[in-house]
Amino acid sequence: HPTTLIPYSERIKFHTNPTAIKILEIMDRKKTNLAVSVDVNTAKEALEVVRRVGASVCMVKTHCDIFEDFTPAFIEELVRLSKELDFVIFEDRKFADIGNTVSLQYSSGVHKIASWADLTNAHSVPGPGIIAGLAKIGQPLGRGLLLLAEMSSAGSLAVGGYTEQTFKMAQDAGRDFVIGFIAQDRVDRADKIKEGEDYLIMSPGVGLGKKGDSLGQQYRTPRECVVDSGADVIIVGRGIYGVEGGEQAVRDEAERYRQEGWKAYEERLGK
Ligand code: 6AU
Repeated sequence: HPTTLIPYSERIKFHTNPTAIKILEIMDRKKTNLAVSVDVNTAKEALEVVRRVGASVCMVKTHCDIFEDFTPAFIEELVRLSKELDFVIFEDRKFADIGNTVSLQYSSGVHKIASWADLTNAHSVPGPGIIAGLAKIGQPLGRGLLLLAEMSSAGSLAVGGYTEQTFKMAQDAGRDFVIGFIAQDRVDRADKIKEGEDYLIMSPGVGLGKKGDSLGQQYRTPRECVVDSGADVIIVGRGIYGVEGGEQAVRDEAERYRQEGWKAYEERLGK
């Protein structure tokens, strides 16, 4: 795929969305294509993980509805850390409703996601109205959206024609708000992209140890994702925050994944 042969820094010129540009700049500056998913029970623990891994990542991914102690103060601190440690915040909300509903879910409620998350994601199943509903809120704020074109879990229905139509939906929406995909492969097929079109492919289901969990998750190595499948960002959760051995072990594990991800990226570029 042509995009995978171009360095992150040189792909900035293909983007207009401020979040896409910021992600590519951070990846280049910090030499990291690692996103850490902090799926822990409390906001307090999440901040502890973020302080440990922040220097090694381009992105911190949250599921803010998991935290039993969610408060605006948590968001304030997360945003402060994102500036101090130089990363983008991705709320993995997986919106999946009609445009009107998702625009309310994105802007309002307890979480007010659009006010703090640089990036969020959505399923394509409702049709293009979901993009329009989210864009109405997020685009004026410079936020970005990823569509789920494929999933890492066993038996996923997001395959074949669904994946292709998801790509087409993003393409039809234009590239000011939809900046890429959650996928296991380059879904922006080389024969389908237009001149100057560039998408960020982010792949979850990454682990250097286990091959999966008991609930259908499936893991591949950073090299399999980045070299074999052309992913731009690798997303790691339990493989990092779940490592045994305390604070230093989590720091070291994040650094290990950063190095693996970056080495794979350099291999792909032919360095
Ligand atoms: O590394 P894990 O298995 O502990 O965590 C993977 C994280 C979780 C999932 O909600 C998320 O990645 N995820 C997603 C995303 C990012 O949208 C899609 C998918 O197909 N598989 C997946 O695991 O927070």
